[in-house]
Amino acid sequence: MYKNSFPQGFKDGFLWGGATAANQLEGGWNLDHKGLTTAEVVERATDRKNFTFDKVTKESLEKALHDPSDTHYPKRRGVDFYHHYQEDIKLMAEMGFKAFRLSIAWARIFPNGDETTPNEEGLAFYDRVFDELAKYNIEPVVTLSHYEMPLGLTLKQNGWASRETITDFLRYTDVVFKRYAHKVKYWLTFNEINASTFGFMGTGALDSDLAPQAQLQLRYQALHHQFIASALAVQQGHKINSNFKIGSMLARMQTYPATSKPEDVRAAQESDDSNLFFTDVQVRGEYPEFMNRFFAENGITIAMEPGDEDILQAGKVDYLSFSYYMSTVTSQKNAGDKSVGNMVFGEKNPYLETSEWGWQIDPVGLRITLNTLWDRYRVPLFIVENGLGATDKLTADGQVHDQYRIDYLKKHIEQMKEAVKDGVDLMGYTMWGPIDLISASTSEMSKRYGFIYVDQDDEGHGSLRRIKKDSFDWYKKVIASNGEDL
Ligand code: BGP
Repeated sequence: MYKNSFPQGFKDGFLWGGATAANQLEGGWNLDHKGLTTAEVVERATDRKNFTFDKVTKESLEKALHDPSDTHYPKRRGVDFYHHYQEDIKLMAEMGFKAFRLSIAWARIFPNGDETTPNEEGLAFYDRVFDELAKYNIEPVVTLSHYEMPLGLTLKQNGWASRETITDFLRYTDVVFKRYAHKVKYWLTFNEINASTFGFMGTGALDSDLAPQAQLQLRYQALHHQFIASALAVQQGHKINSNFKIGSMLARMQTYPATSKPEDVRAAQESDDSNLFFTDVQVRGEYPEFMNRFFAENGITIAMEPGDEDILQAGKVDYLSFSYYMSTVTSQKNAGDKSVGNMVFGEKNPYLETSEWGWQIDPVGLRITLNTLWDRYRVPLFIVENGLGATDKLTADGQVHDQYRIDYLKKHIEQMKEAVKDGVDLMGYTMWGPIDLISASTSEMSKRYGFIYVDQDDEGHGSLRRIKKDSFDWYKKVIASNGEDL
């Protein structure tokens, strides 16, 4: 629409804050009748750049089930938010947070996943957390499933590989939507929905024994079940409270062509489409045509029930949220090498620096991504993860001087502002891990993102003391000025 003006900065009420996930943050994995989750059987990586969650096999699961330790399985201990939530929320309030993204651990509410009555102690914990946030006018943004589900559903029906899991999920969402109907307005269904094609941590399904084609078949079918569950949850939530805003969540990776050779440009387009397919379904309410070709050429058949297409249409999300850490490069020779979530890095971009973990840092890519997503979908966008994982060191003065983190965030926020000026409708920004927590990909403690340092090492030793880093006061200033003072 033509106007003789354009936005000069972030809108009033912009949701500044931070984002976390239950299994990386909470600890208290076996307290108050909580069940074991899929995330809590994932071992720590032996090599820093290895991803832990694709390694779950029948044998490793068997071992994990009988091992009560949280040394091998750091997501069982998190950073003990379960007992520190008041202190942690107070620190977030001191920075001026307007929003705090967290996830509910499904297995706190339904320990095995298939019970008919929820676990009151689990529900009461999140009541305490939401009430604490309300004290400081911090808006919760709640992910319903962040890389985890009750392990009972894996053991019983192989997680999302089974259509039954849709019913179990909707029983859980019905309970939490009703219980927190007046405490939570912003919801997300599945964290990084595109990670489902990566395997266990997305699908909760064991599939490492399968041949590659059968594995693909299982993952896309599991994903279909999640799409249906998400679309039904959107409808269910809106019935419970028409003010709810329920969004999708994508691990967004901007893909560049390695050269201007048309074949490379096409490879990048194809890679980008394979990233956007997931939000095509959740925002537009239908599978895009290019996936028909992909499914046919890969021998994948999605078993749909009558009515599934209508469910997808009727369950379109209210907004699109995404994580953004880096961009990637592809070319004709790597055309089949698709990025899945944050997991495949493609080729080296000579113009970009990388993090210690090889993630290619690209603030301008965030502006490109915001414009791409806005142009494709025309729904409000919400950046619900962004940040720099680094090995922060406590110096002799007991401080953490993390100027590198300030630089990273500052450059990304500058580009966000450019996108807002371009006309993108951006709701908020919750950077990843405002308080140090366990890494999703490596299960390390020493990959840190926070403004608040947590005294704990990879083996779980430490006082758990919270220490403000230099970036703490910087972010406070950013929020106080609504992103003007960077
Ligand atoms: C995203 C996940 C988060 C998170 C973040 C950083 O993919 O949604 O759970 O942890 O990436 O990744 P990592 O912890 O592996 O550095």
